[in-house]
Amino acid sequence: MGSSSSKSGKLVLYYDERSAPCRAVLLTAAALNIKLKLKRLDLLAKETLNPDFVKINPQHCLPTLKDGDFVLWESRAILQYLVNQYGKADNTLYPLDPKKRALVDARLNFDAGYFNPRLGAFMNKFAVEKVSDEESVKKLGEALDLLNTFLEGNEWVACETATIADISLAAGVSNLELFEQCGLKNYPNVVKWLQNCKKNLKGYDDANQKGIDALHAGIQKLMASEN
Ligand SMILES: N[C@@H](CCC(=O)N[C@@H](CS)C(=O)NCC(=O)O)C(=O)O
Repeated sequence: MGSSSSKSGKLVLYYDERSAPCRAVLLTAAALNIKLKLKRLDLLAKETLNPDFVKINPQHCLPTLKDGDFVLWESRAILQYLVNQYGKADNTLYPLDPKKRALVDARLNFDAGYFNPRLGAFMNKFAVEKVSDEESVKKLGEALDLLNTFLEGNEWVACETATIADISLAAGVSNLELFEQCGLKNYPNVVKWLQNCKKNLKGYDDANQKGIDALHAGIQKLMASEN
């Protein structure tokens, strides 16, 4: 496991700050004191389809990390790699203890396989298609309810301290502060945890809130548009 952030000078992140998985990488880099060379691709302008980027990542998704010749996409894999490669051996963001790490992995998989698809479907209905859709609210509510249950009596989603599972989930859940329809306030443990994330995740304002604000501006513009 790497120990120094000086080795990270060659790290390039292709990102758009409006994307939650990109913000999860920015938050993790902030937590680890890693400097990233940022290359912004505008998702709305479909810049991920630029042939130069498709050569780097044929799946053309953000975030994409380049560490020298090594290229990696899938945000949660990037978070794991950053901690493994650049975190201190005794880091708590992605603990080495097999049981603790398994719980972090379980929550990351919950995020990728359960929460995020529902978040995506919900946001698509309200922000992109501009329709009110009970089904996507219900499905998202089921995911928030589970997260609320995981947080019952717990400050963080997997361990006693914040981990990359909190970072990954917080980046997505914080999108929901923009949508009253999702009823985030009905999940008190989630609300409290998100406030904790805001207070305790290093660089939250810069790494996450700025992107949320940009997303908000984009959604408002979309809402105001004709079609
Ligand atoms: N599971 C992936 C999702 C990546 C993803 O869907 N990224 C979107 C932005 S949030 C994207 O790049 N879309 C543009 C494209 O696929 O060309 C992750 O967590 O990194």
